[in-house]
Amino acid sequence: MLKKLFRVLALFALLSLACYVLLLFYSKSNTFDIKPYNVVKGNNSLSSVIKETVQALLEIKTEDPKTNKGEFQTQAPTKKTLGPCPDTPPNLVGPLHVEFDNKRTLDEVRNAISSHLQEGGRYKPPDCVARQKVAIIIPFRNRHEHLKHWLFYLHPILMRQQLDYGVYIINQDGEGVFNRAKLMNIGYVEAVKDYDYECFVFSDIDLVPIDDRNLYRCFDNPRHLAVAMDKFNYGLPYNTYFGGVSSLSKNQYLKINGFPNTYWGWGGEDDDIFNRIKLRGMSISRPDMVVGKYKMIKHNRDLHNEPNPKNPGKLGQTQWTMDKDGINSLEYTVKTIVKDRLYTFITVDVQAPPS
Ligand code: UD2
Ligand code: MN
Repeated sequence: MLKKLFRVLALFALLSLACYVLLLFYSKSNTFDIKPYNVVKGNNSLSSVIKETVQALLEIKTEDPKTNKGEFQTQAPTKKTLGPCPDTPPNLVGPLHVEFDNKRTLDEVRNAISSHLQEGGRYKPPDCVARQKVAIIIPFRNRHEHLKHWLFYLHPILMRQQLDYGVYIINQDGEGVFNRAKLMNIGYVEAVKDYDYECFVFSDIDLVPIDDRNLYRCFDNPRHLAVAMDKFNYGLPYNTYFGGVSSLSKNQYLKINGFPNTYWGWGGEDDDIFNRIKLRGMSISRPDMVVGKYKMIKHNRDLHNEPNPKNPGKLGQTQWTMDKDGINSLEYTVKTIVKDRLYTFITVDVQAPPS
């Protein structure tokens, strides 16, 4: 009889052990990660372990998915991976109506477009991964009226072109002689500190494209974009003209040692850049004369940016000067950096000779 009772007890103990092992196995293999201390504490009875385990399972299952508590919530939400943007942006409209009679305030421009932008005049297409990261670099001094028009027209165009871009206004401090090409070099250096840009568009502040199919990105060769300006009767002033708006990839820009720093005052620097490109064996890419149309905001010659009679003579020397005058010899100091929703405004001392 005692033997029988012992056998029943042994069977019961065996059954309990089997249940316990089963439960353990279940809790390990379950995707809900039950904390092990529930079962290894040792002083808990089997029934309390079972109770706690079931409770834990129930709690996890019934938790509100919106509250960020519990292991269930810490799993990352499934991220939608974006595909690359199409090669031809789908929302381009072609010819645009552009006029500069309307006096715009910066606040009006901000209200109209800044909700789509991030601090510093930065934008990324929301529904696809942009094909290029583009820094737009603008040499600047005392052209605030032009800046408003440029921002008003260009931001929507650049957004429709689905670029991952940032706008950098490089403002020459002081009253010394202006230096467009040196400001563009500074823009390059400052922009690459900010983000991993691979393409650089250099633009005058007073030029607005009147066709959004003129893509502000980089191509197999350095690109001249402003090929058909109203001021030149919608044609080129001469065949090797490279002024106004151009784009160079990082590689193309570094291959020519950037731009010259020594062209003070008006004229010549754009032709020196053209020479550099040719001397490094590259050619110029251009849009056609319909897509490449621009309007320039009419203006007088600025103070301290007179045509420099020394500049044309320097152009015969490019092949000897370009390796020592460029991005490798650039010297300047940054005075201030202001990040607005519409742009990054960098004021710099270019060590200009007095005018
Ligand atoms: C032509 C070229 C320009 C450049 C220049 C010679 C066109 C449309 N552009 O411009 O690319 O080769 O000749 O240097 O033909 N700027 C200021 N503040 C100043 C002076 C200049 O912001 O006080 C900037 C501004 O971005 C301006 C650019 O420099 O658009 C070129 O100067 P510009 O507009 O006076 O010269 P422009 O129209 O003859
Ligand atoms: Mn101009």
